[in-house]
Amino acid sequence: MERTFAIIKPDAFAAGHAGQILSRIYSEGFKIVGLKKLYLSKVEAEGFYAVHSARPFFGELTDFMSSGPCVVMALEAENAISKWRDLMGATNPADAAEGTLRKEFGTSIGENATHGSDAPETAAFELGYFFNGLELL
Ligand code: IDP
Repeated sequence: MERTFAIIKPDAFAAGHAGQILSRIYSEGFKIVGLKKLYLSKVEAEGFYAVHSARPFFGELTDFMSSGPCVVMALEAENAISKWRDLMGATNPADAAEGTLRKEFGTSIGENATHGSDAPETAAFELGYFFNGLELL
């Protein structure tokens, strides 16, 4: 069993898609071991995406991620990291495969509905950024 970190981003939450995304998470066989709704500050979003701080879209990304409530989750499954990234689809919803969350709920390369860790080291950092051990059940 592996754990990954996931977000229902502010665009998808504001559009009322959290329920459908949670439903897909369950139907695809993930166990939700942590979940909370947060409204990130700009500084918290910058800390989370620090690895992207040199990218040209860093300001846009952190403005977006602090623009409204989101849902952060710890998901558990066999190969959870790649399984969740497969379910999300490509970063740009226009390139995402049919049936993926970003295809269904994303509207642009920035506002793409969901986040998922891309490697075990990233998952460890991201899970620890938002959850303490007592919150993961
Ligand atoms: P990923 O989320 O699929 O792993 P990354 O390349 O790590 O994609 O980018 C992180 C996030 O930054 C994306 O999910 C998206 O919200 C945002 N992003 C990526 N590229 C762009 C861009 O060209 N313009 C605006 N936002 C972007």
